[in-house]
Amino acid sequence: MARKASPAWCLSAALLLVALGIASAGPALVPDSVKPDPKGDGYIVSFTLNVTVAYGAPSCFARSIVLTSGYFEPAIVINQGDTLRINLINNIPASFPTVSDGISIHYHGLRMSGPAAWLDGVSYIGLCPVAPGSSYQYEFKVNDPPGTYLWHDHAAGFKGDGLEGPLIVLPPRAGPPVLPQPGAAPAWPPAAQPDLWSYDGDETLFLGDWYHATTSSMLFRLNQPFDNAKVTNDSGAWNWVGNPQAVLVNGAGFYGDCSLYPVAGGGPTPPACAPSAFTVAAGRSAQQPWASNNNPGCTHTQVTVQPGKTYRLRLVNAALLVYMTVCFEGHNVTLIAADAVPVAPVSTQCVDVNSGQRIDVLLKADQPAANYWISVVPQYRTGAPAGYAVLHYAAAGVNASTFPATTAPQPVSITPWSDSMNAKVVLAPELLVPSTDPKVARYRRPGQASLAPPAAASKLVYVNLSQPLFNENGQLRWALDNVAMPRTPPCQPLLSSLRKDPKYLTKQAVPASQLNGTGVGPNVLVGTAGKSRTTPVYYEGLSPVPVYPSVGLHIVELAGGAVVDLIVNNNPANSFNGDLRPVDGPTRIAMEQHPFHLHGHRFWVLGRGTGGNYNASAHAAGLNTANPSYRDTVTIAAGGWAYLRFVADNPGIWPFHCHILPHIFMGQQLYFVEDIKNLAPPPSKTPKCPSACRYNFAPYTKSWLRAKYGMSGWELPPL
Ligand SMILES: *[C@@H]1O[C@H](CO)[C@@H](O)[C@H](O)[C@H]1NC(C)=O
Ligand SMILES: *[C@@H]1O[C@H](CO)[C@@H](O)[C@H](O)[C@H]1NC(C)=O
Ligand SMILES: *[C@@H]1O[C@H](CO)[C@@H](O)[C@H](O)[C@H]1NC(C)=O
Ligand SMILES: *[C@@H]1O[C@H](CO)[C@@H](O)[C@H](O)[C@H]1NC(C)=O
Ligand SMILES: *[C@@H]1O[C@H](CO)[C@@H](O)[C@H](O)[C@H]1NC(C)=O
Ligand SMILES: *[C@@H]1O[C@H](CO)[C@@H](O)[C@H](O)[C@H]1NC(C)=O
Ligand SMILES: *[C@@H]1O[C@H](CO)[C@@H](O)[C@H](O)[C@H]1NC(C)=O
Ligand SMILES: [Cu+2]
Repeated sequence: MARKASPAWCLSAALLLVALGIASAGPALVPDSVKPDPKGDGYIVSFTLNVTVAYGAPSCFARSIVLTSGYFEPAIVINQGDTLRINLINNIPASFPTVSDGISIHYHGLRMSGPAAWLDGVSYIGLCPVAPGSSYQYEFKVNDPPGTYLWHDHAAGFKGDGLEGPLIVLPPRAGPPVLPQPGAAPAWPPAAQPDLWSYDGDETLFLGDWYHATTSSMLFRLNQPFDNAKVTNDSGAWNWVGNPQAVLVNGAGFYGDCSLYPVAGGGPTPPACAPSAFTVAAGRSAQQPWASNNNPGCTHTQVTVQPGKTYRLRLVNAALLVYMTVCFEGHNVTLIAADAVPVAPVSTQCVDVNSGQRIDVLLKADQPAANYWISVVPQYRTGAPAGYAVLHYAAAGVNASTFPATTAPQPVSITPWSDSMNAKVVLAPELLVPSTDPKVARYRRPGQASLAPPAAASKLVYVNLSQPLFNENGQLRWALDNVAMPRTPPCQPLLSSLRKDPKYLTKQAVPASQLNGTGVGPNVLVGTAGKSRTTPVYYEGLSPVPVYPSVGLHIVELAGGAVVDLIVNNNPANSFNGDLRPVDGPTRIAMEQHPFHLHGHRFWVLGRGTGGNYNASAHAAGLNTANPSYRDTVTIAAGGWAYLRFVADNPGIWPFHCHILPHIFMGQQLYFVEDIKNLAPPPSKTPKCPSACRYNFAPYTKSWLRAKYGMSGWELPPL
């Protein structure tokens, strides 16, 4: 099945490229209905997300993909002030291999305050996941600032198979909507009041890295022993997901884009453009190539512009893994917003956007009419392929079916943003002074006169990242302060458990006396568990950092109104608080950047650095407390640190986690448990919880996989 990349093969792929089509931007879901809200002055906008599995080839290679109401990664578009109603139907077959108990939608970047805290979509926090064959209706009001967000599955892995898309909040409606006749589709996207900037066109570039194996078939192997001494025939061996096979822009791309690299003459290492070696059920690959109107596949996205006009481009990095730099050939763009918060304008040709981040830019089509490359280049992953879209001027003599005549920009020639460029991304000055202009005011919450940070913090949380190797079973994990955190069982939402018993978590806290030995057990949670199984709880700041790497719920309690300073140090994987026992097994020296995302909040990025830990005497004076960027996802540099500040003004349980999916799966998260006594009551209806659910740290042995999915006909890791 696997096909080895060779220069000759890549050359033929290059010729093939010319024959491949160009598609315009991705679809936006049309709501089922738009109705006046009987309880308020807004409108209830209802969408159906009918989630199915199909064979598809977004990169030109056929595999199982997840579709939403027949579309691949469609956008959800609403106006600020709307009530969003999402009818989620899980039609993924129960036989489809997965590390999850169902699906659950997270609205990335939205605050989800009040009763919406239950609907944030991380399975087992507010709700159980929606099991195959069942459905659930989310409903909450969107008062968040207009801007660019994303929606995605947050149960385990389906985001990587396509269960995600842009979530665009437009300014409030320009007037009452034209309500559709019964049975007719509403006009969409809706008209909106003017924003802070004026532009003639609005396009989203939804960026994803794409693998030729399904996400769960890759995640299973992350739980198999990393330590060779622990590998048996049945355990299988740890296997990193590796570089993606393609980069998609609005669901379109081509895995043969590696041919755009200059292989001859000492260019960069060409990425592997061959399909991966994962098992595909016999007969399935015969359906390649695959294409339909919903997902053209084998194409490159085209952004068409009229000469002289200005466009807002919304860049969304929805990658499983890679940090991306997006460059606009022949053009400089102006940054206008980062994670949906307006920033001071900065002109640049290339824009850095890490997984989970969004950057909005303005592009003026003021260059000679032609076709230009929009290149999407992965950073920090040597050999990962780039992705390409085309900026097409609609003008006489510019052929819409051809690629630019120039050589596509090469990854090695593009460096990530420097510290000084990152430091230019600061809050827009309008947001720092009081204003009654609705264009400005809608970017603040009621009572917020300025978006500048509070002057001082009342609580300091200090976490070190590490990558422990567990002696017990040879599993490799990512940890915060030596605790790697799985998804719970017990199979019930943590918020419900805490509401019923405020001491629910405290009762399971690991006593301080057990943190300096092997007495913590079981360090390695295995198998499935029912509703009564408890999980060790580690309290940041209350318990000392465990000396031995540990597995459990990692909790930071926050009192309502606390101003929290969160300092994250990112050192070599097995330094300081990794496994402090004598090294048993291979040495890990991984050191890499991590995009950390906080739910339920934005944080001010007061400072970031490289070259070691945060050191107050060296760095405190350089922190920006005047106009720092105010975001929900930040890059913690390899070997560096980030200094974040946020206000605990949103009762609920809010994860802080790396947005690299394999890393969160390996434990790189903690939960802020915030002001629970002021938590809103739960929704009246909730998805039914499973009677037994799986720890995502469970060992996925070959015999287990074979017994459960071997006859299912879907892709599996080598058994
Ligand atoms: C969901 O999609 C499947 C496959 O297209 C279809 O058979 C089913 O009727 C749809 N369900 C709903 C409720 O639209
Ligand atoms: C492991 O698999 C190899 C190759 O199939 C076989 O030769 C060996 O006997 C197996 N070992 C055990 C303990 O089953
Ligand atoms: C983009 O900005 C750079 C740096 O300021 C400048 O040298 C270049 O000429 C600009 N390009 C265009 C097309 O305006
Ligand atoms: C545009 O390019 C396509 C593909 O190369 C070609 O078939 C077509 O003839 C071109 N059209 C014009 C008007 O040159
Ligand atoms: C994090 O690491 C630094 C440097 O080794 C150490 O001083 C600090 O105590 C660690 N923090 C925690 C919470 O372990
Ligand atoms: C843990 O116990 C060992 C052996 O008693 C002792 O040497 C060490 O100092 C202890 N470490 C901590 C952090 O308490
Ligand atoms: C912290 O910074 C101060 C001032 O630059 C320096 O003297 C000190 O050695 C640094 N500490 C560490 C642990 O690097
Ligand atoms: Cu990470």
